[in-house]
Amino acid sequence: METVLKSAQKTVVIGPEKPTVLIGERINPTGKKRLAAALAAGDLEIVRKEAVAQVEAGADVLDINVGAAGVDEVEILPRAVRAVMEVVDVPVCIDTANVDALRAALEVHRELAPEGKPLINSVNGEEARLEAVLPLVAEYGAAVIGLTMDDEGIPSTPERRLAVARKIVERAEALGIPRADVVIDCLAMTVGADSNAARITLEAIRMVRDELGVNQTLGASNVSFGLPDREMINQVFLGMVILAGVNCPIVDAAKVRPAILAADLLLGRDAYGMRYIRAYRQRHR
Ligand code: THG
Repeated sequence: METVLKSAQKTVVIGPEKPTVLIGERINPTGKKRLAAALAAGDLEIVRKEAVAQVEAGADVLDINVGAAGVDEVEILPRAVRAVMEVVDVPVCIDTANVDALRAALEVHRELAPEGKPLINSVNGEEARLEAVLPLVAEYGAAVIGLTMDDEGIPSTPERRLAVARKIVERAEALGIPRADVVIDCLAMTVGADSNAARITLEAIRMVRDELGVNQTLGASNVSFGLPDREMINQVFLGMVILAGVNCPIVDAAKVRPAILAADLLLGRDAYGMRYIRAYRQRHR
C-alpha cells in the first residue's frame, strides 16, 4: 500500500518497500522559546530558516506546528504553511488540533498547490475528532495521520491500539478516503516512566502492519523523554520501529538521518548502499 504526498513541485511516496520517508519535526514551538516568541509576534523568519535547513538535512516532508501560548493558530498556521511552501519544494504535514486553523491552512495549500496533496496531522479515535477532521481530509483530497488514542486516552495494550487504528481506517473508508491515505501513529511513550512502553508500541506497530497493511508514522523522540543521552535511545528505537513497520517517522533529520539510512540499508531498502554511502560522503566532504 502506498501513500502519495505532493507539493506543487514534488511527489513523495510512502510504502513498505520504499526508503524510509523523514518528516521533519523542527517547525514546532514545543521546547523552543525563541520560535514560540517569534510566532506569537507573527514573525515567520525562523520558520523559513528551519524549513530550508531541514530539507538540506534530508527531510522529505515538513511537519508544520505553530501551537503555543499566545499564538493565534487560525491566523498563523496558514501563514506558516505559505512561508514554508514559498521556500522549499517538499510536501507538508499540517500539525494542529484546531479545526479552523486546519481549514485555513488547507485553503492556502490548495491556492499554492492546486494539484498537491498534504498530510493532515492528525485525527484520532475520538468521535468529535473523526467527525470534524475526516470530512476535511475528503474535501481537500489530503492524507491523514490517525493517532491510536480515543476518548479514553492512549490504550495500554497493543490490541486496543490496533482496534483504534481499525476504527479510524473504517471511518475514513466510509467517507470515501482510501485506506492508503490513512497513516497510523501507534504513539511512542517514554520508557523513563514505564519500561514496557516501547515494547507495547513496537507490538502495536507490528499488528497494525500485519492486520491493516497501512503505512505508519511515529514521533519517535518521545521514547527517551527524561533520560540521559536521548539521541542514543532515539536512534536505536528508530531501527526497531522501522523493522516493525514505521515507514515515515517524524524526526529531527539532522540528528537521525544516518541511523535511518543505516536501518534502510540493513533491511535491503538501499541497493548497493548507495544512499547510505552518498550521505556519508556529503557529511564528510
Ligand atoms: N505524533 C504525531 N505528530 C506529532 C508528534 C507525534 N507532532 C509533534 C511531536 N509529536 C513531534 N514533533 C516534535 C517536535 C519537537 C520535539 C519533539 C517532537 C522536541 N523539541 C525539543 C524539546 O522539546 O526539547 C526542542 C529542542 C530543540 O531541538 O531545539 O523534542 O508523536 N503524529
